[in-house]
Amino acid sequence: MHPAIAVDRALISDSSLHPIAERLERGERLGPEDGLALFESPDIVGIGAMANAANRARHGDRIFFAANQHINPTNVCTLRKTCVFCSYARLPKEEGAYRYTLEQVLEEAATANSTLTREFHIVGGLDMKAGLAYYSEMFRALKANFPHVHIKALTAVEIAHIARIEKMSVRETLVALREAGLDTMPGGGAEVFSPGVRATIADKKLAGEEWIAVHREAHQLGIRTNCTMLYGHVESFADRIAHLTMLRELQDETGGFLAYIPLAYHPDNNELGHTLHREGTATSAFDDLKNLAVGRLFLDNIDHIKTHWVMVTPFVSQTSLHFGVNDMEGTMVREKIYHEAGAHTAQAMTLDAILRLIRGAGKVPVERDSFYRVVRTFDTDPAPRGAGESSKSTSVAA
Ligand code: V47
Ligand code: SF4
Repeated sequence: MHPAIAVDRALISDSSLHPIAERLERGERLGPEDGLALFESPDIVGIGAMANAANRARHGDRIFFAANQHINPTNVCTLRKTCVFCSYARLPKEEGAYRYTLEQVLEEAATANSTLTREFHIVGGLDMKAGLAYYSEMFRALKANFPHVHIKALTAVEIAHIARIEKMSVRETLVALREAGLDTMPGGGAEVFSPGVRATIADKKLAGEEWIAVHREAHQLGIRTNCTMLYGHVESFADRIAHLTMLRELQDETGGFLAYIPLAYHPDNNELGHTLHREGTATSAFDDLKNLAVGRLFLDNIDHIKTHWVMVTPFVSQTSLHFGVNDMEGTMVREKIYHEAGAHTAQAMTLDAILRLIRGAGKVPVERDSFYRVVRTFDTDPAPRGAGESSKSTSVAA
């Protein structure tokens, strides 16, 4: 639950939001009708003010980021034809299909030794040839070569796929992968849980309840995870709220989610984008900020709301730091999934660029580890820095 917060009513112009402000001031949980009212309201300033107050009550002006590196070991995927929003997957014999060997994974990971990388974020397709042995060997080798790097790997959908091809239970699969080196799990594969939307955009994918069940199993084993929602395609506001409600209920039960990341749908180079005649048009900054702010207000039991600058642009991410967000996707290094889908942002961001964005919003940059423990806190810098200037850190805390 949020701590009770003071909302500056002068910033709210839509009177339908006043009952929501009152609930927040009393420290009460928002209901589904409040969530709908937030999505329906055009009062982005009022919504932002409430989300900002809720965020600052938890985190003050500190903004987290992590030095991470994305590795996508295979784009071969059995669901290539039915996840119509995906631009990344290929059939095994299709042009552009790839599956890294262990050597290639280690080669790609090697930059971790020359950078500050503390986390590998590893996700890929549902590849029949990438089972338990493939990932166990990969995680063991990564831990042997980069013992200081945390492994956040495999969505619930990939875990269920590995369990199926190995004829093991989800629990046995998670235990085996953890023994091999998996530390936490990312939040992908959730998309939108409502069966109608799933039938349209991801017909054969693990059902919403099954996605929740995999995360419940992980949380019960002590494996922390993230959660996501893919918005900006065919879903309604009611679908979004039903999705957020399922996430909130699991969090009430287990407390295992570390962060929520709303993912903005990118329509280029995928079937859904063609069908919707929307190629070249992505979500609007208005909707991006709204999704982040509503995530903060509705998910009152998830501590961290993360903005993914690759999807919404660094400038929208920067602005979102005043709309309820306390965490920015990190350095990344060679992001592939959204670039195939038309993201025009860079594939990586330097430490200086991240610091500049956070400081430019008047916030305090804090590098974190994968469990949101502080690695180092940077100074604020009221005067904007020029590109390439070095950054200075003022304190290093454990
Ligand atoms: O589940 C696929 C999305 C997700 C498209 O946990 C697309 O820290 C937009 O979940 N347009 C995987 N999105 C990535 C993911 C993630 C990303 C960053 C951080 C974390 C975390 C998790 O990517 C998929 C799907 O929802 N996706 N195709 C597309 N065309
Ligand atoms: Fe495969 Fe994931 Fe793409 Fe679906 S979204 S086709 S499961 S890689």
